[in-house]
Amino acid sequence: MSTSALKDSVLSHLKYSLGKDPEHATTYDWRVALSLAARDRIVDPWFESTRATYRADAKRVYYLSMEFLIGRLLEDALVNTGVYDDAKAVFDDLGLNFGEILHDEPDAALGNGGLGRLAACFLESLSTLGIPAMGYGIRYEHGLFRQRFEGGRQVEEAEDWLTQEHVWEFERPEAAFEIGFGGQVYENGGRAVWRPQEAVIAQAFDTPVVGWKGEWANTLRLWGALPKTVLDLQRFNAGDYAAAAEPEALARTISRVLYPDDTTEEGKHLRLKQEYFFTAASLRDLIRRFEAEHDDLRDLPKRVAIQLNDTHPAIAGPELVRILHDERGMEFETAMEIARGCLNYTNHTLLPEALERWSDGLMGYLLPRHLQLIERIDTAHQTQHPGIAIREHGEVKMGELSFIMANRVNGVSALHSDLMKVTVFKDLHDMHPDRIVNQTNGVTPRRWLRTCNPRLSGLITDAIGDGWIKDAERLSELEPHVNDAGFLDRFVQAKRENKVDLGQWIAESMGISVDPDAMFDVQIKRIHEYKRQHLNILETIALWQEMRDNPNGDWTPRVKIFGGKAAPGYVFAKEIIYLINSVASVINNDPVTSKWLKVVYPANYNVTLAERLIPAANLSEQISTAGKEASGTGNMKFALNGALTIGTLDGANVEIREHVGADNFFLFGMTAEEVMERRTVEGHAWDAISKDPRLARAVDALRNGTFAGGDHDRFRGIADNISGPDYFLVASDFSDYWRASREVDQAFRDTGHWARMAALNTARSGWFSSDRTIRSYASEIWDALPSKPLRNIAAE
Ligand code: OX2
Repeated sequence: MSTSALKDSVLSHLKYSLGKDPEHATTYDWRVALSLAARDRIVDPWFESTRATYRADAKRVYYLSMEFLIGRLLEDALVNTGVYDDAKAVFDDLGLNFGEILHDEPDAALGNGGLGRLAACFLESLSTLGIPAMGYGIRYEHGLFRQRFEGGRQVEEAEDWLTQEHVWEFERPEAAFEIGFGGQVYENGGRAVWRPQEAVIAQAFDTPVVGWKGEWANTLRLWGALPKTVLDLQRFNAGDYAAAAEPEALARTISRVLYPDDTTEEGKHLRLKQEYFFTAASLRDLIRRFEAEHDDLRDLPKRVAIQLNDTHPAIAGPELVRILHDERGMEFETAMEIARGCLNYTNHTLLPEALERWSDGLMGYLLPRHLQLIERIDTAHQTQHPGIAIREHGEVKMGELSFIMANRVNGVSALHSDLMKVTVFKDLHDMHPDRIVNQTNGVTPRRWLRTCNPRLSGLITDAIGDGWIKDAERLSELEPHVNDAGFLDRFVQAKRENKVDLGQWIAESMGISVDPDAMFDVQIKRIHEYKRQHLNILETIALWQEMRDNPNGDWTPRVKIFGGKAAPGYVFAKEIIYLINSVASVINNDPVTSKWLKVVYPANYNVTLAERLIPAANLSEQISTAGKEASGTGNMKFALNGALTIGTLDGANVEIREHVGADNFFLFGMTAEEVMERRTVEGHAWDAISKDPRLARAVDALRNGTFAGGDHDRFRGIADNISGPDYFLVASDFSDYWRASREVDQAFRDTGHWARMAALNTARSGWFSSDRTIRSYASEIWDALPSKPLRNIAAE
């Protein structure tokens, strides 16, 4: 496509789609016009992908997920369809600021963190690999809450990404299903019939997801909830206007908010409704698609692979059995076999509080037939494999249900998959030893290197060509270049320019000045005790105290950058946020240490902010208590962008270290086994504190009001936790973390050596591409084949 054709398309959309003439167009208008022009280029390959799938009668992959953290879509679409440079030229020519137009797009925050972002990376990789697939989820009116700080404390606000038109989606009024809740189960001629008491309509909204070079595009289908009847006219005519609008309000509630929590649940009733709502709609949709081409549902497992992203869509098991058995009259056993042939389950956490359980009461009230079927599934399984129950203490355990209904169950890193076998799923694993497989997570190199870090990706492409974008393992071709001083200089330069950009943004948006030659040390992720942001801030406090003791010391300058949201109901996590902000305001205003140490915590961490921070990072903090972080995916993005990791042997850190080499990774802390042992030592925290005066003094600073304007109580809760129960072993890992941090300081001063280590991280991280992960799911779990690439629209 020529630049002038793209320009014509943008101007035409501005005129005919937005009804604006260029003189009066706002940034919003231009952004929408460009997005529509970009979308036009995706539609043809999208149609062709669908046609090719039908022609080949190919097996389809359905990825069911409560979360798709897609972020902004425009830049990605321009890069993947090969028109980014043309688009920039068009806007330069028009005298408009291209960066401003790209930044005008709202960040679609339809997820909490890693689980949701993984789903988004997977969809992009499925398209890049040309595997016929569809993502199914919920079209939340409000994504995850927007975070603000008020006096250092987190304040949540509703996210309103949909107040502007979402230009990427196509509304599908014809793709709608009625989804029922509650009611009774009757018997009719030996068959169970469920008569729900209420029903809402699930309506589809489709967003095409285009792969690299626009060769293939799959669909993200999100369900919105609509009322069956918009208005209760009888009540309206009787003058009761509020009650008349009730059906609409109730229905819409289902797709209104994303639960701001990825480890505990709230609003149980509504949450279970959401889960059933999107799962049931998705199953009906895929069965309808299957039946349009095939007439025997027994062939479903040959044509359909369904991946359950965590237990959130676990009701898919009983629902599929219900459709096949109750509605289609199949034998229960046959229905079970078909369901099990299609379903697979990914587990993302071992934290007991995050494993979903629903009370029999709630399940029976909202989904009475499903509860009966779960009982039957439970009994059938126990007959063959006595000793493990899906239902226990009046609750349905969704992890067990998912495991039993799945053909394959997978963890998300080697360590996590191994731990699954000996902890949460030990008994089930002993009964079904072939069911658990590992699929180590990955991230798409298109968004997480090519698009977010144009300087580094340009340098890589100059050195080895652009084959790495599609085949990230070819980044290894960079290895010989790490011994080339010229290459390393340019590598360092690219990082430095990214840091200058970030520094400017920090100065403008937060009023804090940072030195671009200082080490940018970054911890960005949800705030959680197991992720141990409090370990990081304690080390910051101890470092600051030492700097003050020795103001003539030769300190390595650091900017400690934090980012992340806490679940609104998670009090301790919110205290950690308050502490970080309070420490920041003391340290950033200390003239004695200000040339060496700054603490920066921009609010509202999201995908867009990650894209800004990761390319500018020197050090990646991956410091969870070993055994608690299932995988991590931020850790992979940092390594890919040439940041070194300081980390524990947890989740995918283990594999990152193996790939980049132990010399290029700063390891500290107890192993998962040592963690379990240490917990049994009575007074472990107190013991650690009494052996490390630095730690004792840092903890003391939490109690003596240093960061609380003299208030001794403000951070007492955190101090008491660290020196008391300390379940996550902050105190016990502190000394080794301090040691490793000082090693980092030393290493950073040898700039040539640091650059070499950083470049080796990039060169050796190609394995962490989500293309590798998806290929592995396709061969080991789905038995799905990539279809032939259609055409390279980027070359047209
Ligand atoms: C996250 C895990 O905490 C993280 O370790 C992992 O990398 C990510 O999922 C993707 O697999 N909610 N989010 C997660 O687990 C749950 C539950």
